[in-house]
Amino acid sequence: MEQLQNLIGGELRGAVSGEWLDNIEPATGEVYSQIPRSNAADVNLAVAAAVKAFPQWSTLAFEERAACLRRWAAKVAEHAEALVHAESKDNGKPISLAKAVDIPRAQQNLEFFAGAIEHFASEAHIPADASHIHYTHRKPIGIVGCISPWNLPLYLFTWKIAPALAAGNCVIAKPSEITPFSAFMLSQWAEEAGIPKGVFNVIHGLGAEAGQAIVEHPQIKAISFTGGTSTGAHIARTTAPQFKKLSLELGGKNPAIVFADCDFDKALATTIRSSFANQGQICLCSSRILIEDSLYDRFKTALVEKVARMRVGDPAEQGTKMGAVVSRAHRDKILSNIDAAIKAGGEILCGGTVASPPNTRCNNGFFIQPTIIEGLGPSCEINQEEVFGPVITLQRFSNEKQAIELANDSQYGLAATIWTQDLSKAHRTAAAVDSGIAWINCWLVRDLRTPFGGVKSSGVGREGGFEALRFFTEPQNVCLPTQA
Ligand code: TXE
Repeated sequence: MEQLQNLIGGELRGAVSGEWLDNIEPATGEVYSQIPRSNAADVNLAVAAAVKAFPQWSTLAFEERAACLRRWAAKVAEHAEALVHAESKDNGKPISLAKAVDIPRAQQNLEFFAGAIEHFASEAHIPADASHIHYTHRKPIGIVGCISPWNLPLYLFTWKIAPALAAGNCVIAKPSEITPFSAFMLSQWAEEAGIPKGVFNVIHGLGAEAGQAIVEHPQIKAISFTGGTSTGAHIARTTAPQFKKLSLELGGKNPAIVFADCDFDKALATTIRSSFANQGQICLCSSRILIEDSLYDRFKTALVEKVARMRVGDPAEQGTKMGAVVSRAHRDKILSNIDAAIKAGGEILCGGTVASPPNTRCNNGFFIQPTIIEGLGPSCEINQEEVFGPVITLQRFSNEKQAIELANDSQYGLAATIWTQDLSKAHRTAAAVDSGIAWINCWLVRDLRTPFGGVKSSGVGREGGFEALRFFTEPQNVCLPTQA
């Protein structure tokens, strides 16, 4: 059985405890590898290595740090096929999705932040009488923690570590214990990419042990976290007394607002994708479909007809579009969300239970049919809590005002999707919706320069572009007179 390893001070090694945790393939339910069960002892070693490495890395020319990231990206490209299969096996996502989205985007993240640091210049301010110059010296923070989730493993892992490293920080990174494999592969190529020992460290293990030790460590000065809202709240509570810088990208309960004057075919096809891509396990997925009264029946009928025909399959097969959900516990949690919706009076229009792909290899895997529920009001649990699975609800609205009220009736505010051919209405609605991102007549179109993050319980701070480089640096105002 393969045993993955931590990367500490340039050395691949098991946990100090000598203990291991099982890593399960969601499509089969079988253990196929193990990860080190790390704790504070491993984090302490990683921090010591990072402290040693920081003076050299933080003062290295930005071109050289960028070159390391580009060489690393080239390694991702060289091993893309192996990474695609590893990501699919570890997470349960179809290989077609890992190939089209996850792995190319991981490569792009490394390349993008190599370029971004080359264009990230300091500001200067000169008063009208030119008596003084103020300039902003952006310094790397020091040692930072990057904690990432299981839904887009390498994609989100690199989204955090690339700007942190580009800005000159040393990193202690923790991938999700549920999907550790691709981060382990990446860690094996750090040295070949030219990243000095101790600059980039990976600690595998449980959130409550390894993650908690990172969050608590007094020498780790900033935490960039993506994951569940309750974990985010716990991290905020833990780090507040130490005044750590925090970037939290948390859950969503994203509305898709479908107005009667939308381009029907495009709205339908994209809503299916935005609802069920990655088995609904993307923080940006639509989960509340709000449909204008006059279009409701037609949209619902077409949606149910198409979704009922979607086939859940073995993620390892080329043609599969819907794979496994990430774990047994997560499958059971999604099923209990569906049960609660039924008990609350919801009607299941399709799906509603486990799925059995034809491949016998998948008999003990974690599969759920794509599910559509109607008949529940906005205050129902299923319309308030993040399910994070292939489950959506339908609600109707009679005018723009009501659509916006329904959309905003949520503790979350990550992404909204708006479908209308009336551009004035689209802009009005986008401005009125509480969300960090509003997509008009499209979904998941990303430009890595744009600010990424949510409002309300969806998080604090923004990732992406210069926002990320600002997060991973501390600005110092330096002022001097122009006359001696
Ligand atoms: O996430 P956790 P889970 C949502 C989704 C899902 C729920 C729970 O609704 O059902 O969160 O998922 C690490 N200190 N999202 O339990 O626990 C953990 O090891 C430090 C939304 O898997 O938040 C992992 O690396 N770290 C989402 C990471 O946090 C801790 C993506 C995320 O795990 C920790 C995933 C602690 N005390 C789930 N406890 C999104 N927004 O994209 C856990 N971790």
